[in-house]
Amino acid sequence: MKDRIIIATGNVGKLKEFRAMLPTYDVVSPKELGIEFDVEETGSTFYENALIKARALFELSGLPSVADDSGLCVDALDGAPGVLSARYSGGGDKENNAKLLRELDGVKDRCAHFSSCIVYYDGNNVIEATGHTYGVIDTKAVGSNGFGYDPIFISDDLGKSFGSATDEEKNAVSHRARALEALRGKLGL
Ligand code: ITT
Repeated sequence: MKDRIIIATGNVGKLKEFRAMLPTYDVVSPKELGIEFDVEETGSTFYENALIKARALFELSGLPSVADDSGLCVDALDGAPGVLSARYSGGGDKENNAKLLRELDGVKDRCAHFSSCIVYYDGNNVIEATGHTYGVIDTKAVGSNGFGYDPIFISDDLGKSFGSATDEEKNAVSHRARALEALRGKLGL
């Protein structure tokens, strides 16, 4: 039987990526276990928010919990939307992308990176790992794979948008994959 890992997320895009990246584990979400999980992300850093989510889910489930807090940081916007990436426009992914493209209208420096901070919490130990991936913001959305800002983020590693990359391509170079790799090293998994 596979070991179970519970991921403190309500984001189905993230969950799909964790599942693909942890094929030897039984990866489950709070929803799949019938746990109502909706915590307020009051932190000002990816680490603080990931810790809030991992702790909250451990309290609710009693299971070692893994949380990701992540976002897109745009150089020309001093790192925005950053920790506010999910809440940038007040709408969904489409509205967030549209707002970012508007903010960057006519802006030459389009450099950006995604960051992911992953926290593991088992009631005693807090283990954190961070990953980044670099690219530029396109002037339009290209592709419909992935989630969030993927259609407007052209990956330096892939030479195309995450929205037009396969799951395997994105998961080979993504911020979340890199953070997870580092976490697995720390946990000895
Ligand atoms: P949970 O807190 O339930 O995990 P969330 O979507 O609210 O889900 P975050 O607070 O960590 O998660 O916000 C992450 C946001 O950053 C996400 O909603 C996207 O807008 C963006 N983002 C993070 N990783 C991304 C990725 O791989 N591709 C595209 N956008 C991403």
